[in-house]
Amino acid sequence: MSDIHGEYGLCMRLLDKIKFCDSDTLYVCGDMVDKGDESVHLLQFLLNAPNVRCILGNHEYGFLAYYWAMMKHSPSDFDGLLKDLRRWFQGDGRLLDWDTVDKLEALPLYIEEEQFICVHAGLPLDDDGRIVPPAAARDMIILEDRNFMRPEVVPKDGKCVFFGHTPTRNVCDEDVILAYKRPGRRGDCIADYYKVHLDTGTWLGGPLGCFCIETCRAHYVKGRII
Ligand SMILES: [Mn+2]
Repeated sequence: MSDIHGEYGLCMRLLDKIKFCDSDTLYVCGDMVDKGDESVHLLQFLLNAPNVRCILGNHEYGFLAYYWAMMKHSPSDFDGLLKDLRRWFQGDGRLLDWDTVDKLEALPLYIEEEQFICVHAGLPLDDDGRIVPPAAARDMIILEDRNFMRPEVVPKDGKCVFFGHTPTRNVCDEDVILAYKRPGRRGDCIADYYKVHLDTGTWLGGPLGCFCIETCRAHYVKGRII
């Protein structure tokens, strides 16, 4: 999943729908927070579940940058600082605690597994059209890239890349997960795909979707009426 943006209820409905259980692993490609009203509730669920692995999106990064800036000003007034941080989140900011801040701060910018890589916005390609390994990519590219989402940007080889950040309606006029298949492949295993664009514009009223790595099928729940 990606870009849940504070929609705790939709996330729970989607997990119910796919019968998410203890033996599954959920990967979340960032932007869990902001825009929706239940950012902190959602974070507290995702960051405490043993089988959920999250990475930073630009929205979590923006919050952390604010936190780090505040720490420079008043590094010892922790009660005052927490009060201030709670105002960052609309809706349920009052639920924010230090444990959640610490867990957010510990999140990685990417996850690399044997068959796939999770980033928030994208990865650069080198001159040969191959993916630059996430460890060698600049942080702000991973968080804010606007090139990787383009349908014509397809890495030559390498692992499948999961990403979000920009709603897919910007490239296909529809709120669907876009899985880009390698030529001549059947599409029933994750190695058959170059990249999977996960952001279905949930905060704009689109559905919330997820992509099952084992079946290579997408599942959705309808978005909030806005
Ligand atoms: Mn984003």
